[in-house]
Amino acid sequence: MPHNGRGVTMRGMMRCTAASVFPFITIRKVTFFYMSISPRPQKVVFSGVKPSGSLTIGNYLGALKQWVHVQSDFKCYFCVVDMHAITVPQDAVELRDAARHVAALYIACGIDPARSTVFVQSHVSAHAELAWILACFTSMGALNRMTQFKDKSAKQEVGSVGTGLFIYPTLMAADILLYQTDAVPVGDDQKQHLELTRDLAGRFNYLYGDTFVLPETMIPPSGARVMGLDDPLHKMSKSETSDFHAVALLDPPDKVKKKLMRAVTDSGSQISFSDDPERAGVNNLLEIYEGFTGEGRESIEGRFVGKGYGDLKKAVVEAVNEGLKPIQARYAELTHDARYIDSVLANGAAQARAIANQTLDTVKDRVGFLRPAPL
Ligand code: AQP
Repeated sequence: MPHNGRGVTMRGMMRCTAASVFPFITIRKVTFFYMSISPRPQKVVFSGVKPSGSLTIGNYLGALKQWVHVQSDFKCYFCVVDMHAITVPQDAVELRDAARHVAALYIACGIDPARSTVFVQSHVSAHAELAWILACFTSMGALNRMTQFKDKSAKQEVGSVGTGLFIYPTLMAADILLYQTDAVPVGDDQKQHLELTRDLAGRFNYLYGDTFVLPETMIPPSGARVMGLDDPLHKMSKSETSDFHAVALLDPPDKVKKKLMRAVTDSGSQISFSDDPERAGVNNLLEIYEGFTGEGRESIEGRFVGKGYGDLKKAVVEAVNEGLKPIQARYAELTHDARYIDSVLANGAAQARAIANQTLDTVKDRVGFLRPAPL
């Protein structure tokens, strides 16, 4: 079995010509350039998105854009995490459609099912089984500290919050640990869940011997936390219902324009990156521009010297529409053939099951579950 030491510390990764192709990626606060040819091609990446609404440019910049880059260097598992989606109420018909829609968007954004395993979480029952085992090793105190639980439960009536929302991080830990994952490319909001995953894996390894790889968090250098356009102090979320909160990946250009031109800014006039909450709106627009163009911060600031917020917004509209154009075109092609998406997901589930069940069997043995005797 793999052991803790196999975690992707990215030692040995170095500056190379791929710097122009691959972005800086921050792994546990250490920034590296990716190499175009990884010295360890079998390192594993796992990540997923909940089919709980229209995917936003936040999901894209925080997660999917990184996924596309890492697929040439890692064995990747990209999962549509529908079991996470039901931690808040969902309509059954919409949820089923959303699972296909999200898988199609993965591919439209550049995920290649011939290289990466694309599958739906509920198709691989090992996720639920390992989540239960891990839940038995997780304290309520640790789960109570999760800020996402606090935020999401605060939006529901007291007393009606589901247990699933509370133990969501143990399911997420199972998702990741089943594949002996080295690195998890996610937005900044998932850092705390990743820390818990590492703690759980470490505790299990300590108690039962090396069983899980300890995964590293892979946070992008820009777009790690895209903020709401209507409220730049809160993260952009796909399940927010306000019309001017988020740009969806499938929004047509005029809608993108309308939303971005109405983005909340401030009463000042300075166009520069800033941590000042008063200037969060302008900083958010600049980060979106940076995420879509890949241009350096100094150059971006230089570009807007002497210009106003209106000019900034127009430039962001152009950059976002330019970035979304190929994604939307590819998505339109894919939706002509639902059977293609279903076959990708069926193949993906078969590949995922084979790996996930190996880890699950080891875990079951180690905790002392009796193996069924052959008939
Ligand atoms: N605003 C964001 N900026 C950067 N990254 C983001 N992510 C989500 N929002 C932003 C990243 O997208 C991935 C998938 O997230 P998820 O759907 O599993 O859960 P989430 O983080 O709760 O995303 P949403 O959009 O806020 O969904 P809802 O509204 O349904 O809860 C993760 O890698 C996440 O970091």
